[in-house]
Amino acid sequence: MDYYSLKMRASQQVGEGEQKREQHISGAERIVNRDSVEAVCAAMVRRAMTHSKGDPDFINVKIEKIHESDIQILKALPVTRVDVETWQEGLEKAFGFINKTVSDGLLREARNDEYGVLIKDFAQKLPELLRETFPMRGAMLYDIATCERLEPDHERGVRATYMDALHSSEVDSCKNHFNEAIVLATKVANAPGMVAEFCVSDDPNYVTGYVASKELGYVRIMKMKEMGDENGGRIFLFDSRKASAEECIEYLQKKKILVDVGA
Ligand code: PML
Repeated sequence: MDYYSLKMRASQQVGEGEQKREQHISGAERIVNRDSVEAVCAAMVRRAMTHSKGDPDFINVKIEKIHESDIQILKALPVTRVDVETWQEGLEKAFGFINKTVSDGLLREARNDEYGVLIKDFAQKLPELLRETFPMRGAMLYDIATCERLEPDHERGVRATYMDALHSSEVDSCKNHFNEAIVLATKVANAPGMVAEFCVSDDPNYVTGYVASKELGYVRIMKMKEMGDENGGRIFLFDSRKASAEECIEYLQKKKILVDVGA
């Protein structure tokens, strides 16, 4: 069977004269079978036209045929939920999960105690790395072995694309944060050299975030920021001793993935 990749991007022009720039309003992507292309496309346009951020000046819809043989099917990461009283507690818990995963990852490949200092430095640096992602459009790709950022363009970051849930014939014009995030996190966790992902939503009305990896699974942390705060971002934590950055980026941006999220 042939599939189609559908991608929608909507933006608005803001500012005057030389300050004029395009501001992102809404985006979505799906991989669906031939019969669903038209309906899903219409739903995407509806999503762009009814977004709370305002009326779009541009809507770009890209439709691309994909051969079934080019698609890899992955089982969704198992999900656990962490309830917290405050967003500060949630953020601390998330940092804790990530620090432990990064430290285990570094030590697993180490011959002696060469990574002890790096582990401590990383833990201190993590809140600042998160802040650096706030103005970025995509995710930060951070190498835990060299402490370097590996995105070819730091402002733009790296994006994971070409993914959807398996058998998702559903035509839904509303964003479902969790459904989209479990698909993305599963793809990211399976990328070559990937150690873990850290995500805080940039939607001011959505305070749930997650940390994820093949070992951790998908850990939903129910409060990770204050309601109304539009600062969010993603960090992909990568280990250059296991794969090259090019290989990892190629997988994130080009490999077609369907995620089996179960019934
Ligand atoms: C969830 O598990 O509810 C999703 C959390 C992160 C969502 C990221 C986003 O879509 O803004």
